[in-house]
Amino acid sequence: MERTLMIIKPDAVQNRHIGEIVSFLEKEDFNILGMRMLRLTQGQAQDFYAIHKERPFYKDLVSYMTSGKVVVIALEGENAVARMREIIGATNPKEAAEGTIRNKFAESIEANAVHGSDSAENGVNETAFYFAVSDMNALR
Ligand code: FUP
Repeated sequence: MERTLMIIKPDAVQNRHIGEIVSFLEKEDFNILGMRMLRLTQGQAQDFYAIHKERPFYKDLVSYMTSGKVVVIALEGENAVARMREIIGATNPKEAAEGTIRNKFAESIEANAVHGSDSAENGVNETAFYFAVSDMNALR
């Protein structure tokens, strides 16, 4: 069993794709442990993407991620991290496989519709960034 975090990013919320994206998750049989809408503060976005602090796109990424509402979703399932990465597709929508979320909905490499945790360890840490572990455990 693994946990993974999805963030439906500002472009996808703005373009009214929340329902279709959640539908991908339900079809794939993930267990949804938490889901809420929020607008990230500058500090939250900086902390969440701290790993990219030195990258040239960091400043723009933080400003994009705080530009509108997002939906954060905590999920659990067998092999959840890899399964989620598969349905999301490559970071750059031009390289995202046919039928993936980013292929269908992403606008650009920055406004790429969704985030998905990239390791089991990050899945645990990133879900705990937005949801109380006790709440998630109660919904298993
Ligand atoms: P991913 O795990 O697929 O979300 O991709 P990364 O962790 O490599 O990148 C995190 C986010 O940084 C991407 F979703 C979008 C942004 N990014 C850019 O804006 N430009 C780049 O060249 C690479 C990433």
